Amino acid sequence: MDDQFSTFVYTKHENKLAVGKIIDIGNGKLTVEILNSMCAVEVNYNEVYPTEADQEKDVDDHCALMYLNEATLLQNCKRRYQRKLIYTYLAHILVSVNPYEVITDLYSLDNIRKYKNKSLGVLPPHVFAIADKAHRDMRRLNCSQAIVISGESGAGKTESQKHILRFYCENFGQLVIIEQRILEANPILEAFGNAKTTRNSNSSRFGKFFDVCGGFVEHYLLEKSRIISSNPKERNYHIFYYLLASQELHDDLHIYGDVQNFQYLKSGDSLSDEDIMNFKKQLENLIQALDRIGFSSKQRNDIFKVIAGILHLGNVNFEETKVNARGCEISNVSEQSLDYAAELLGLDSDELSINLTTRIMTTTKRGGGTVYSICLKPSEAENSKNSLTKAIYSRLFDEIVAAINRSIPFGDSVNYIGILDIAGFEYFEVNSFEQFCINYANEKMQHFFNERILKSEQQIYSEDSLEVGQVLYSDNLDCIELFESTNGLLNILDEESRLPKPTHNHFTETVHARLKNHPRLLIPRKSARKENRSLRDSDGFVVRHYADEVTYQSAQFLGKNHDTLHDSLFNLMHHTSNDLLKSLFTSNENSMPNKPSSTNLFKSRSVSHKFRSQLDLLLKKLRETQTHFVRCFKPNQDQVLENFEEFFVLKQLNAAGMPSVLSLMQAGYPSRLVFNELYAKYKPYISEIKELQRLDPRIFCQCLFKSLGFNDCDYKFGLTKVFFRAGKFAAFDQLLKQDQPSIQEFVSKTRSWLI
Ligand code: AOV
Ligand code: MG
Repeated sequence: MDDQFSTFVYTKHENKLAVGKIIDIGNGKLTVEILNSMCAVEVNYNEVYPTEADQEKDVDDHCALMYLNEATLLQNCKRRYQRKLIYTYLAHILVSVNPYEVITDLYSLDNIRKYKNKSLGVLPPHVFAIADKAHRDMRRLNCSQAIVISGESGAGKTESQKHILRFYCENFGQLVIIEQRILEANPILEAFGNAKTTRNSNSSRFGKFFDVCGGFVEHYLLEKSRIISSNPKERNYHIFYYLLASQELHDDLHIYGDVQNFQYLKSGDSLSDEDIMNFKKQLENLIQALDRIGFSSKQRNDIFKVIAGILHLGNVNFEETKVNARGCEISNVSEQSLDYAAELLGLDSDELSINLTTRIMTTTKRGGGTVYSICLKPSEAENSKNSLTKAIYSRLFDEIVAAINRSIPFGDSVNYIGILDIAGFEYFEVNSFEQFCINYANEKMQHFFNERILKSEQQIYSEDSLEVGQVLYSDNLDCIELFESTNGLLNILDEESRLPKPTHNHFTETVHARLKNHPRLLIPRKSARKENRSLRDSDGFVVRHYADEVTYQSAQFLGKNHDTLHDSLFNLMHHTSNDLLKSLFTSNENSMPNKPSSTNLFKSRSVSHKFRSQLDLLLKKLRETQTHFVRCFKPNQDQVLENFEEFFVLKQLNAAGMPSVLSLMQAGYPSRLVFNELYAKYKPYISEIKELQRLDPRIFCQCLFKSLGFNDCDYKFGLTKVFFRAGKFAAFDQLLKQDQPSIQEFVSKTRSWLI
């Protein structure tokens, strides 16, 4: 029967995935007759995906289908999504499709209670079921757990994280204070770390790892470039607009008018009346949350002053000075902004002005160098001003996260449940340092994902003494090596920064020269250059990631990788009367004061270096846990409901590394059933039948399978479980769900077979 079905395939036809039947196998090409269309198409072998004939079926666990591949997964999710079933399992992995609407009762308190203490699969697929499994496994196995949520921007990672947190707080929050504070952390983190982007109006611009039991949040790589400008239709961090929307704070913070009055905001999207109303409401929520987390009103005001100070500092402009040919001065029109910035940041405005327009340097000489001041050109002053605002904001963000951590009493549990919400693989028309770091992180996460899924599958087989041959999957270790080896991208980047005169051209040329033979690296193709005339070889390089090829433009790599503040401005921050601001600069992460800048760069760790260490620690932590995966997908690019764009989702399935997992499952035995449970179901009906009574559960189940006419190669018996090939469990499951008479019928069949 299989042969007959296996001729059905999905293939691309008129921009959709259509079902067809293979009617001819040619040299390198297949001819597929598209069902219900009377037309046949010629396609490559790798452009078809086998499927079953039944095109209406959707299943809770994708492994119940006969053919596991991207196309069948896509269609299964699509059918479910159309029925407002946004969750689907792929064995133990949860696939989630963003509905872009509130689905009634999906996250109700009733549902939260219902999913407590239920095995996976008992109730329909749900993020609560994964949360509950993690909690049960922590108890049962006495081992820490991690829930890794991934997906592209706007796919629903942060919402999932919030649902999981609520599930834990409602079901297991023993201490009301911890529970409340963990939930309170979200509006605070979102105010300072989220922003409107074209892909998500509440996009998290940092990664986070939430330790539920310990009450601890760790954060990764806040996007700093957004502080000084945003693309049209995007915005700066929410907090700036909260302050702009609130009239009560205007006089104290000297914030008036709209986004057009502020250089750091005006390149972005403007505010509608509705936005202003929303931001006012969110500011109230933020103030309450800060209050509950334990910020005093003085600390809160200090935070607001710093934020407003950043806005005013952004308005400070520089022009060439008439006195000194090289130097610059604050332009007349921005003197007011300078005064406001100085006042809010607790600085003397003359001192601020001097330190923005000049820079202290020290010559290196044994026994002490000479200190001298150099005047900055307007563009240099603009750059150091922007470095200052970025440093203040990112340090403030660090401090807010630290304060949240201090406020949540440390849990005393030995084990923990960590929830990771980190941006997925991404690429745009122009990809810079941020994408480079995120995609590097995703290579590492992808490797971990494969390793875990493969390992856990094999572990399940070996625990049950099941012999399953080695399953091959696509490995991406060579891509990680491209980034991390001694001669890899990360080291080349840091090396370049240590040169006396680093340039992005030289950096790119070194990458090309050293890595041109690496299978994962390409020099931008001529065709790409033709499409984008401004792109030359020396502008970038292409990495062949596991998900897709990405061209990186290296122009801003050096600056973004070494976002350090020059010493004069760093030292100035110690003179502030704003206690909060002062505390941000007391731990010296910047550089060694009174050393020339090139030495400082050498000493201070680069952004990519810090990120790499953070990632290593994260992965070390994850490797000590049992991990659960939630893969989030976006149905369309317009953030609208009821529109499932197949090829857009297919691209994400690839980016999430699903093909290798699917082929792994296809080659193995992805559905399993503990046969004691199966036996228990039959027990009431066999008490009268002697021949069956004497059989132990394992043998009984084996007999049952034979009597049902199951094919030997569709299942395997382990020590405690029976393992099914993909698609083979469904028929059996159906049987189990049937009523009493049919069970009796099978019992008597089994009996007659035994006799
Ligand atoms: P992200 O975290 O994955 O993106 P979010 O979790 O912020 O994405 O989700 C984006 C938006 O999608 C939310 O603001 C909701 O409007 C909607 N949404 C997501 N999940 C659900 C759901 N389960 N039910 C209803 N609506 C939902 V980013 O942080 O940008 O990578 O950086
Ligand atoms: Mg998010």
